[in-house]
Amino acid sequence: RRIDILGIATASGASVRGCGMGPEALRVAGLVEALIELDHAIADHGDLRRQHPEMSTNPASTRLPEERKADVLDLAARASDAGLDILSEGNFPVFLGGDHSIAIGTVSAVARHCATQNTPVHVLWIDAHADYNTPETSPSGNLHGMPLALLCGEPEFDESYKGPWLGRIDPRNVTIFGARSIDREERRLVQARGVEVIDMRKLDQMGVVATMQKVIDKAKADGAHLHVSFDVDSIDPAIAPGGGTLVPGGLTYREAHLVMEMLHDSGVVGSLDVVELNPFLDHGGKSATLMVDLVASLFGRSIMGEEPGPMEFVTDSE
Ligand code: DIR
Ligand code: MN
Ligand code: MN
Ligand code: MN
Repeated sequence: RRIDILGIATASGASVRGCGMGPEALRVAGLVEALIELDHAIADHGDLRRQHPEMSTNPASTRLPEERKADVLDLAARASDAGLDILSEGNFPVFLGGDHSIAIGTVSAVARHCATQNTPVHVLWIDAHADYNTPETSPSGNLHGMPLALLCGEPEFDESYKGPWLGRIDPRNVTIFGARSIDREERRLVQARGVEVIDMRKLDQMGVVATMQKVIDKAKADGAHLHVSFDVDSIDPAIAPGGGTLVPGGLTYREAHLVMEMLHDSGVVGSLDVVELNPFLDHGGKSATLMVDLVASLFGRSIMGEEPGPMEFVTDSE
């Protein structure tokens, strides 16, 4: 299957500027080359960006919340249509953010496509945060902290949030993985809705293999399309400093790779977001390079698999 890359270059859902440059940083870090190296066919569709570029130069904090919201929903609508096109052609979309509000569009694309095939959608949300706030519960008002709640149809999103995303996902088919910063009301909501939360405490105790196997087995048993939404801040800030809302105590280098390797071997993943990479805060491409390597693991790079095979010993006996 061809891998189709689509950037959504925006920071309108966040309060820190810079992750709008994420798609380009991932390309500069060698994303396309890494996938070609693994023998995948690639198409790069370039980036969607907001209609009013002048807004990207204003500090987010001085932009009106209504402007930012309009921006987020406009991009979500366009990402949803573009993503649906990619999936309808039978290709594997890799969406590059952008802040995590882009998932409103990307996950709705997956849901719309899977609805035509009667395939359930499961979502694996790898993130330091739960991103399950509503306009009522959100302490920040930032839409990148709300996409899951919107996709799962929380009733506190009024008419003004309507679109092909509202209520498209069953919260019982969502797993949040790597969380360590969840707001009080947000925690109450995820518990009430039956979202599976594999937080860092659980990961410390049970490890990646047992917890991921559960996610994979559940998707397989359901014949589901698994969408992976991968927030750079899930990784420990010591090795991934390029994010606007860092939280200590994240995934280690090997934990993150093992997640991706297991996902590759499972064969259940059908689409991917790579979000919240902020090149302005990154240290010389450190986080961008790590994200590219993790995506490569998801698409089949493995330690032994890279070996050229048994060596031929040529003797010089003539
Ligand atoms: C916080 C932070 N829970 C909020 N969320 C972030 O603003 O809703 N998500 N940073 O990625
Ligand atoms: Mn932009
Ligand atoms: Mn997030
Ligand atoms: Mn996050």
